[in-house]
Amino acid sequence: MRKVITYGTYDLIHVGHINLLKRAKELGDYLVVVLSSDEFNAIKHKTAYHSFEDRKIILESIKYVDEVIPEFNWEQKISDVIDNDIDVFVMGDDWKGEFDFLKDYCEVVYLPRTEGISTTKIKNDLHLGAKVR
Ligand code: C2G
Repeated sequence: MRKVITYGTYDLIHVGHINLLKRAKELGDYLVVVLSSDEFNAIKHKTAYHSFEDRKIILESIKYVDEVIPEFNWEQKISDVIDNDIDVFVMGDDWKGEFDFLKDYCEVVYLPRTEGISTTKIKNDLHLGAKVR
């Protein structure tokens, strides 16, 4: 079984996230998503609208996702890859090059981001009273 892993906050789930998860799953048979804890988000200077528990429930309902585990720090990726017998590490290409150190442990793939959508854009548009369809 070819196992794939990816990381993220996955707040306010949108098509950019779904496109990433879909393509990541297509690279193997089993997809592990390592989901940023609320505490780690603070380290990333990110605030999520949904709690870790709710973001986990939402991710687990997505058909491409097989397992969701917590991300507590920047340092856990090598042990995550080893402990979960991972074959492929996948991230959007806004991270291109940042995780190449994992090439000693698994394949590393950076996928093109989906243009025109982001959690930040959603928050800004709603704040500015964007016309909600
Ligand atoms: N993404 C994408 N297209 C978008 C928005 C996001 O392909 N329009 C991808 C990102 O590249 C990432 C994943 O969706 O691979 C999750 O995005 P975030 O939740 O923003 O993840 P991030 O905060 O970058 O967390 O240790 C790594 C970090 O946890 C990554």
